Amino acid sequence: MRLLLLPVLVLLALWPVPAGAHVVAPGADLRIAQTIAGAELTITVRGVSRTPSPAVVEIEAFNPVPDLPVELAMRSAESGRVSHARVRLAAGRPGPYRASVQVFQAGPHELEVRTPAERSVLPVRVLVPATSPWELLIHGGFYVAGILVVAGLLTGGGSRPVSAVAVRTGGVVGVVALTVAVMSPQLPAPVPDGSAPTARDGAVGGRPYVLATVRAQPARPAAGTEFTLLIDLVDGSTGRPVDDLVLHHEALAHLVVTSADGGYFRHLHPVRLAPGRLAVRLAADRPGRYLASAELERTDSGGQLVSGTFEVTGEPAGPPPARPVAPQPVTVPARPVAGRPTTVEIPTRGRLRPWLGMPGHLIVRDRAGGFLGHVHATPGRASGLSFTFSFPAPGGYLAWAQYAHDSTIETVPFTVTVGTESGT
Ligand SMILES: [Cu+2]
Repeated sequence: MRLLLLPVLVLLALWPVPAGAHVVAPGADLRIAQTIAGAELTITVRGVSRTPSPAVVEIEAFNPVPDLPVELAMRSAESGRVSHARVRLAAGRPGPYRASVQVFQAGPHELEVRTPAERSVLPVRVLVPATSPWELLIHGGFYVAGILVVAGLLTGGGSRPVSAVAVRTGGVVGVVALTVAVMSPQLPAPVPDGSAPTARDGAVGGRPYVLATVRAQPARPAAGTEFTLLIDLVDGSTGRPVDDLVLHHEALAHLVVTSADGGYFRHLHPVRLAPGRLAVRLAADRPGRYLASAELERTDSGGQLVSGTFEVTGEPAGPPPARPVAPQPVTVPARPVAGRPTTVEIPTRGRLRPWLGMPGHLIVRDRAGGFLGHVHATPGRASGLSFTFSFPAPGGYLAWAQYAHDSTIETVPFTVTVGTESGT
């Protein structure tokens, strides 16, 4: 009996520990937000249960939708095999648009998203459910037990010593298989095929911070003209390009660009041009100083915020932007206090739907631009959105609540003046 339990114990001891956060379950969908060619897209790669197999790629385009051909190429990083697909976004017709690519094997892939003017190369890992060794042990155990017991009984049951041993051994094997079957829900799940090597060498402690350079190209764009905002990410320790960003709230990076006065606000999802290089196309109507902050996260490390500024030159192109009007006023407590949770109620319109994995997002900036905060809506409300935010210090804040309804991303700007406990 002890001899039979040995393989079970050995398997338990040797079984690799699955990596912690951000492990995408095998067969699960992968969702990546991208701002490309002026369109805000959510690209979903549907999970596959085996390879080779076709995988559905769904492109959800939010309003306003341009007329845009999109070429997709799914390339295995290991074998280089590639499969192409194509969709054409129709102006004014929000998604979803569907295409199908062939996935030849599990493991790391690159999904190239190409439009006539821009291109993004997204790292995608294809995970396929693996058969658990427990399952093999249970099925094999019952099979062997059955054969031994039946053979023992047919050859004379308890009357011949050999047959008796066969019946008894069959019984023990059956009990072991049954024990494993009963225990199996508590046993570690198998590591899916295609998984990244698990970090067992202490890398979980975190990787160095990213050093980011944010710059406009051209360096001083003119108001009203399109330019590229480049974000270069290097490892703070090695100085090498950072290419281990994990999807964090369904994007490689969440970029917030605001003008100094807060009249201009964009929440964008830069394309990945190359390892450590993200980019997004922008235009700003007013000259002045702009702030750009990106939220991102490295593998096995926490999230971080990187920032930079750039200058838009020239004369204002057109009248000042009209501030979007909320359907009803935003409800903010009369006297928010610094360091204390403040609850803000946002009335919403249309049929609410999750965007970036959440019902709603609240982005808060102080007037000077030195502070940027981001919280999510409290889930479970029937109508409207509720956010709880603790303003760090007294003063004036600019805030933008964002949510998606139908095929539109709504941005609700408002301001908050925060005081202290004593009322100053
Ligand atoms: Cu975002």
